[in-house]
Amino acid sequence: MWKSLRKNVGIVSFLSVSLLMSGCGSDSEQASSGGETNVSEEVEHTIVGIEPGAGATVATEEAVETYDSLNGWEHETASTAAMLTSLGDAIKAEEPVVVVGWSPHYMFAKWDLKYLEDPEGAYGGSEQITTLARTGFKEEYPGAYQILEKIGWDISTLEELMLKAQETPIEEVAQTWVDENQDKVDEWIAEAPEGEGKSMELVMTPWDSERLTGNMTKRVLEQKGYEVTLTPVDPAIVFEALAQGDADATLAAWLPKTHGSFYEEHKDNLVKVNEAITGAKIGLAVPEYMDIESIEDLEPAE
Ligand code: PBE
Repeated sequence: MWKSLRKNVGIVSFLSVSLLMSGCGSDSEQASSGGETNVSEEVEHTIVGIEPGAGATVATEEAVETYDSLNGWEHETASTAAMLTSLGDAIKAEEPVVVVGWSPHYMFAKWDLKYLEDPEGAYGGSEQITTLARTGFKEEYPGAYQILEKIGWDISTLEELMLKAQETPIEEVAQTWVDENQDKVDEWIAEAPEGEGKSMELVMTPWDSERLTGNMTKRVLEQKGYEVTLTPVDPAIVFEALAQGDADATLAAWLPKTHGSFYEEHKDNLVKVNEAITGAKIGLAVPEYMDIESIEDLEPAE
């Protein structure tokens, strides 16, 4: 069961980029010219989304249902890589584009973007990236549990590291951060009991923010004598694996909104350990040069 679930994520993550690319490169007009232009028509009433299994994908479907301004809009899903390609291409051409965005992510460091206001709260508000463990983990792994209670980062540190990970493998970025922040790591691990070679499994989702925190956490726990396996799976599987006791802990749960439905489903078999990152966010994002501020400024398809 656990093995077959792991395989599925590969299929989802590596969905063809061509799905999205076929919708691009159309002869849309310059967004900045005139002021009479209807950006909703220019983007062909299309939101460029990400992986079908993402929490932000479900929230976007809800947004399309909720807002009259998104009536008749299409929400294209494929992959984060394809979304970033569409976003980058649009910005190069100064064309309008509406994407599913989130923080922390390097997109906000690389480009001038803004979130569209979301008066209906379809995307929630501020999110905490929460560390969860399976029930029983605390008793069996007291040292690792104590360390996980302390581990956390601020958004700006993560965004900087994610930008770095554009050029350097994420494992290397994680190792360098641990090497350069040994004081902090010592604070986290000092009082915890030793792991004495005990194995444990961390599950994470396949996005950069979680690959980064997962890899840093693995290295921190290993300093205390734990053997840590790190497994990337879809959000739904993160929650299922923990609830069934197939995995021990995760630093990848975005709450209360993004993964809220998964959490509600499994919360009786999960333990909230810590809010490792506060002030995360998901929403619809557009380039700064676009002359709209709110999801309600978009216009329904005829
Ligand atoms: N994300 C990044 C994920 C979680 C991390 C916001 C794209 C999601 O499930 O939507």
